[in-house]
Amino acid sequence: MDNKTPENSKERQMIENLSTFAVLLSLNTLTQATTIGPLPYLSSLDSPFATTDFDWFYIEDFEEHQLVSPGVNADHGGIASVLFPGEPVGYDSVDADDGIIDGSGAGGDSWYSGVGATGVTWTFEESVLGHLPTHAGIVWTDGAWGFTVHFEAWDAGGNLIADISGVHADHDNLSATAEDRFYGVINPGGIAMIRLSQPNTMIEMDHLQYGYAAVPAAPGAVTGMMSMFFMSMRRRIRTLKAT
Ligand SMILES: [Ca+2]
Ligand SMILES: [Ca+2]
Ligand SMILES: [Ca+2]
Repeated sequence: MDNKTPENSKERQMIENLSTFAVLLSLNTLTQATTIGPLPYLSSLDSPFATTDFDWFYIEDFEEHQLVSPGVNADHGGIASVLFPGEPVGYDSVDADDGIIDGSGAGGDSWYSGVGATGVTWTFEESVLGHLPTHAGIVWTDGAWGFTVHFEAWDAGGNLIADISGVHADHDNLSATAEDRFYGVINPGGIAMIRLSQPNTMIEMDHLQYGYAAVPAAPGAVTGMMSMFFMSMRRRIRTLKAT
């Protein structure tokens, strides 16, 4: 008597359907980090974030000779022009920051650290920004030839969410820009820290950039799943009525 225990069967089926819906909804909101780079970068137009619709977004180019972008701090290094005043031939800025894309960033400014192996860790302050950034990146602009550049990122739980590398340094430290590369990460759950490092050398970087783009569950996906769920429920009810 299959239809002799309809209530139990119906309740069980409804619970199973609800569980399925909850799993589908969970999968829809589950997100993973995406790493980007290394990518050639001569100006902010080369940023892979340039077309993203952000709630807020900052690019720190160090051209005010201080760190002015809010809610971020570095554990090592400093502004190149402050550490080495009067030596612009050595500054490795992003190319366009000196007003012209000409293969040199010498007229711009950058962030320098003498210990590339330790690198520079940039920590984002949620209390200042309101949210941790969902997008973050930085442009490596100088270091020794032949040594691998590393980019890492962590979420608020301390989980490593990005670990990428590249070998692209040229043979000198004279502000050339063909070697410059962007490294970044997108993590809808938030990015707490990024680090750029390179062993056996100094390291220089520019165009620290970070932004927040709210990532609600895709309306089409949710609507589709809800429709599937309710269609399934309607079929189940019709089946029960027919039995
Ligand atoms: Ca610069
Ligand atoms: Ca230039
Ligand atoms: Ca360079």
